[in-house]
Amino acid sequence: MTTFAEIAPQLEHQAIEVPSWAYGNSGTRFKVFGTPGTPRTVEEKIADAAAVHRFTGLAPKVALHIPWDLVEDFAALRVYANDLGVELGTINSNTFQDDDYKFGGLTHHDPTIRQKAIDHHLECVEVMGATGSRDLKIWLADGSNYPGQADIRGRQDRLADSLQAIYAQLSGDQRLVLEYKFFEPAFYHTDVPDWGTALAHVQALGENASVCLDTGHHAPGTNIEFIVAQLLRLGKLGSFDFNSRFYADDDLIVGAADPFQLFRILFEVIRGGGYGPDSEVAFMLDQCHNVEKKIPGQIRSVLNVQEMTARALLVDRESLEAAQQEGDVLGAHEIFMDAFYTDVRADLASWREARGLPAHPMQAYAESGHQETIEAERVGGTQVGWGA
Ligand code: PSV
Ligand code: MN
Ligand code: MN
Repeated sequence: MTTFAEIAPQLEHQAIEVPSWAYGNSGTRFKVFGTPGTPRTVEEKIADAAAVHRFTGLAPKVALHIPWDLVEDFAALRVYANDLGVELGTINSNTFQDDDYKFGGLTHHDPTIRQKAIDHHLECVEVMGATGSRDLKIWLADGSNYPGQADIRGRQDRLADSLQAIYAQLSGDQRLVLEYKFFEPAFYHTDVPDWGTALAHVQALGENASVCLDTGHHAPGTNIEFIVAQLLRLGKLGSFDFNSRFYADDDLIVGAADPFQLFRILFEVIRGGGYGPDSEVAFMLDQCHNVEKKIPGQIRSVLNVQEMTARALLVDRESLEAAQQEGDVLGAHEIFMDAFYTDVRADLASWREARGLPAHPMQAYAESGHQETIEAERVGGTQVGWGA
């Protein structure tokens, strides 16, 4: 049996990148509810991300979405973030909210629109230079709604060509991560629907291109941990967008819907060498907080990832392997489940306290008065929302 004391040093490596858009108002097509204290500016979003890091020690980076987080001076924004104790992380492109992209961006049949989409990505690469970001994350809304509407094969060829043009502009250790999603907003076909398609494209690009796995972007019942194992095996798992889903791309708090799935995913991450100081995998959240307060929503999220990481680290891998070798089906299963059922909350609280962090970050945030302060201060102006 592995003990918490044995795995504790490995918890030091944990860093979870939070998305700037988690702090803005969001909702469904039915209603977006405003929340008191919601940021009005990019700077206020970063300040909220910094608060999550202060209370947890787990979230040293904040991902930006362009143009939602477009500012005049990204170098100054970087200094602002650093002064608050966080760094600017992944740059997310956006070719899904401009009328020109109604029939696609990087896959578009019209060369002018396709070039506009490529140019947007080149602008993102420039931003990365100023922010010091390593990763450009590309998620495409491209696809079609009706059989016959679009030339599926032609779109793949154009996508490969567009990605090549973007990839060619990366420098140093910059990376391109390609995210897949099986449906939505297109309902018949999506141009990067699955990990196989994403892998085919990033493999054609080269070493600095890899796949982003968003946990909400799979059909119900998909064995996501298998995909994790395979991509790590091939050296092509670039990043995670963590969130929870009950039905489709719900973007709920990671680990809320199915903590066991999160545990299984993190076990494969650890097993495959994707966790630790030498790992290149970026652990991001891609979530929205529609009805709950946003900063505590993010604190809860990073704590859930930490808790399931600790439990996954507790799996006695030696005994597990021995049981597997012996064909001891139920013995192996029990070793796996023993770790999952281990309550690590008290151990994690002491671990945090020993590092000068609040033992119970949710409670500490609630008692800190921070929420009341931002609610009182942030009056007037326009609250930012998902997509703005
Ligand atoms: C698309 O559903 C997605 O998951 C992509 O990661 C986007 O960047 C993110 O949502 C925010 O729009
Ligand atoms: Mn995502
Ligand atoms: Mn999504």
